[in-house]
Amino acid sequence: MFKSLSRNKILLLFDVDGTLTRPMQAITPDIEAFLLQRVKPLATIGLVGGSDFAKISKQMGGEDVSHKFDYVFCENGLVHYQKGQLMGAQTMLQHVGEDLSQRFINFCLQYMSNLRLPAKRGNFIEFRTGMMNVSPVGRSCSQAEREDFARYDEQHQIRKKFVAAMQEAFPDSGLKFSLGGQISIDVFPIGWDKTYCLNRLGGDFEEIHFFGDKTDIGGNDYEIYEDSRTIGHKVVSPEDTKEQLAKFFNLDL
Ligand code: M1P
Repeated sequence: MFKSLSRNKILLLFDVDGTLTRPMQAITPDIEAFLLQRVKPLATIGLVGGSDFAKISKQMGGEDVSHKFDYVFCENGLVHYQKGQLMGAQTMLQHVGEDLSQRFINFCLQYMSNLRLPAKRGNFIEFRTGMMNVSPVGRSCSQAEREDFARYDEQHQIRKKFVAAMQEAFPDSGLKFSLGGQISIDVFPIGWDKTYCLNRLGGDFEEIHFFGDKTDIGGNDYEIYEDSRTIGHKVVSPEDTKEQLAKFFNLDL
């Protein structure tokens, strides 16, 4: 239950896919208006997504997302905006080096070459600033192919088995392998999960709440949801996030 705190003492951090939007879809006007008009006056608000700024801003209605939200943490916080300003970025490549990076990419390409799936398209490994994103179907699949893969993966555990193979092949690499959204695996140095963003907060918050849907072990919200610095809220959809917020702040819907 909400104890009355001024807006600069309470921070609400939101995952994007499955929490504020349907996977890969844009935020609805209803959820956006609720957040910006009714919740933002009561609390500092931030986004923390595994995706890069281009994808997050597309889903959140354009690049002015960095002004609408007090914080926007992309790639788990490796790239971050505070009140519209880009605050600097670290790169995974500098951290892990070319040798490990190439050994890992070669392993993934070889592993994926042995998979038979309903469809395979392009962009199987996306090299981002703070992580690699590995997708057996390929990130350039269509929405229908994405959904087909998600169903097939649920049935055949393609990504879970791939993660187990990564763990076996790279046990002491310092890399973490985490299920992304529907079609991919996020790979980043240990500690560069969503808790990374907590070290980059400028404010002096008494309470930090995190809302996410992939909060089970292996999901990319797990670590921040369980972190002792946050109060975790598990949600199942954007509508559920809205209802939980309304209850929390005692707002009429
Ligand atoms: O929900 C966040 C995830 O969104 C995408 O996942 P997918 O394409 O698998 O649905 C990716 O951008 C992933 O990196 C990110 O964690």
